[in-house]
Amino acid sequence: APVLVPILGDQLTRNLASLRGRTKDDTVILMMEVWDEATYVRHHKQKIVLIFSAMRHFAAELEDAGWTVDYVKLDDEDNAGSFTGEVARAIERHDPRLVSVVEAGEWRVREDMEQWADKFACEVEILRDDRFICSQAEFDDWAEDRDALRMEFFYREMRRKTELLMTDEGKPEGGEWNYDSENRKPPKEGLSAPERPKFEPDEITQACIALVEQRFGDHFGSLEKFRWPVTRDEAEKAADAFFAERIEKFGPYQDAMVAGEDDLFHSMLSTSINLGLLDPLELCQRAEQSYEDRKAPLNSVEGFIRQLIGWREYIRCFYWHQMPHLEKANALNAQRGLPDFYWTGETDMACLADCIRSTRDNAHAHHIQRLMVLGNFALIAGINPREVQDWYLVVYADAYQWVELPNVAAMILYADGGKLASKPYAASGNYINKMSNYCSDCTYSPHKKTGEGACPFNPLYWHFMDRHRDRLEKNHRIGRIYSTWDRMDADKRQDYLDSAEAFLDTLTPADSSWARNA
Ligand code: FAD
Ligand code: DLZ
Ligand code: SF4
Repeated sequence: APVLVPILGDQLTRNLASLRGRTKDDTVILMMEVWDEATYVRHHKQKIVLIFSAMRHFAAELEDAGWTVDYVKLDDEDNAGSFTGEVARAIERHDPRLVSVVEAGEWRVREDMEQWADKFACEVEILRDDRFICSQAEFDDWAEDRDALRMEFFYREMRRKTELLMTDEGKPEGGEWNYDSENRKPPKEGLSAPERPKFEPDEITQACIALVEQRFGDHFGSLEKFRWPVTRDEAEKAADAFFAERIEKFGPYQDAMVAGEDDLFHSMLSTSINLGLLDPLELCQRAEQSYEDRKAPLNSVEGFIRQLIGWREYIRCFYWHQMPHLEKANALNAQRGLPDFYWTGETDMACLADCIRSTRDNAHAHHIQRLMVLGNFALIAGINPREVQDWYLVVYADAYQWVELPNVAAMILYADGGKLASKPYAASGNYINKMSNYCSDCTYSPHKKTGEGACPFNPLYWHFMDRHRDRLEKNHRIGRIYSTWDRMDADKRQDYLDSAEAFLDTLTPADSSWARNA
C-alpha cells in the first residue's frame, strides 16, 4: 500500500515536508480542485485562474519527473467538492497505508484536516509547514508575557536567526536594524518603473480561463490582463527581473503612489511566494547578495528583507496566535456597510478609484495602496471588519486568510485593539497628496478642509479621532493630536463633524452577494 500525499493549492513546491524522503514508486500525490475552496468567498477571477493553472502546471511537472499524481479537476464527475470528501475518495481508490499532509495555512481548512485521523480508516500525519522560517512554538514563546506584539522586536530575532545583514560581530549591517525612515520618498514628477515580465497565458492557463469564465463568470474582476507567473520557472524569471531592474529603487519609493503605475518598484512576487513557487529565504539571500555586490543600497535591501522575514513571518504567526477570535474582533465597534464603490470603482475620489481599478484589472494593489488609501478609508469611515475582510480576501490574487486577516483586522482596522499596531494608521488627504500624484486629478482638493469640494479624508479623519477620543487620547503615539483639535474654534470642529456626516450619508452599502454566495 502506498503513501497518499495530498498537496493543497498553496503548497506547490517539491521541497514540501510531505515529499521529503518519499520514493516515487511508493507514493501517490493527490491534488484537488474543489468547489468549497473556489467559493468560500467569491474570489477574483484571476485568483482562481492563477491557483488552478499553477496547480495543473505543478502536477504536470511532477509527472514528468516520474511521480504518480492523482489530479482531480473541478469538472470531474463525482468531484466531492471538498478536501475532506476528495481525500476520502482517494483513500478508496488507492488504499494507502498512510496519509501524509502538510498543515493547511488557513484555520478553516486546518480544522477539517484535524478530523481526518478520526474519519479515515488509515493513519494520518500532519506535518509542520517548514517553508516558514519561524515555527509557531518559537513565536508563542516569544509572545508569552508580552501585551503588545511588535513586529520590530520579532524581526530582530529573525535577523539573528537567519544571519541576514548581520556583521561578524553580530551587529546589524550599517548600524541600524531598520531603515524604514528611508523608505518614504514621495514620487518625483513622471516617476515610472521598468515594465515587469509578463507571462502570456499558455494552453493550460487558457483552459483555466475558459473554466473560470464559465463557472465563475460573475465573480469580481477582469481576466484580460492575466499575466501572473504560473510555474517555478516563470516565477524565477520574475524574480530575476526584480533583482536586475527594480530593487535599487524599491527602498526609497516603497511608499510612493503614481496613478496608472500599478507595480512601481515592488517585486510583484507575493503570488508566487504564497503559492510555494518561490522560497522567501532564497529571495532574501539574493537581496543580500545585491547589497554585497553594490547593486542595491542598504535601505532597499533591508526594506525587502524586512517585509519577508519580518512582516510576512510575523503576520503568519500572529494569525495562529490570535485565531479564532481575530476573525470576529471589532475593538472600535465599526458597523457601517462597505460602500459599493469598493466593487464598482465608481467614486469621485481619484485615489480610491485608481486603487480599485488596479485591483479589478490586476487582482493586485501595492502595499501602500492597500494600507493608506483603501485601508485608511475603511478605518476612518468606520466600515465593519467582516465586510472589509471579505473584500480583501476576494480581490487579491495573493490573498489567503493567514496573511489577509492580520493585515486587515489588526493592521488597517485596529480591530484587535492594538496588539499588532501601536496606533491606528489614520491619515487625512495631506498624506495621500504628499505620497502620490492622485490629488492633481481629483474633483476634491486635499487643501480644502470642510464643505463642498473638500477631500473627504479630511473631515473623516477628525470624525474618527473625535469619536474614538476615549481610547486614543491615552495612546502616546497619537494622543497629542487632540491638543490640535482642542485649539480649533468650536465652529470649525463642528464643520468637520458635519462635513463628515454629510459625506457618510452619501455612501451606498454594497450588496453582500459580491463577496459570498447566498
Ligand atoms: P513587495 O512590496 O515587493 O514586498 C515583498 C514581499 O514582502 C511581498 O511579496 C510579501 O510576500 C511580503 N510582504 C510585504 N508586506 C507584507 C505584509 N504586510 N504582510 C505579509 N507579507 C508582506 N500580502 C499577501 O501576500 N496577501 C494578502 O492577502 C495581503 N493582504 C494585505 C492586506 C492589507 C490591508 C495590507 C495593508 C497588506 C496586505 N498584504 C498582503 C501585504 C502586501 O500588501 C503584499 O504582500 C504586497 O503588496 C505584495 O506585492 P509585492 O510582492 O510587490 O510586495
Ligand atoms: C484559494 C484556492 C482555490 C480558489 N481553490 C483551490 C482548490 O480548488 N484546490 C486547492 O487545493 N486549493 C485551492 N485554493 C487554495 C486553498 O484555499 C488553500 O490551499 C488553503 O485554503 C490553505 O489553507
Ligand atoms: Fe484622494 Fe482626497 Fe487626494 Fe482626492 S483629494 S485623490 S480623495 S486624497
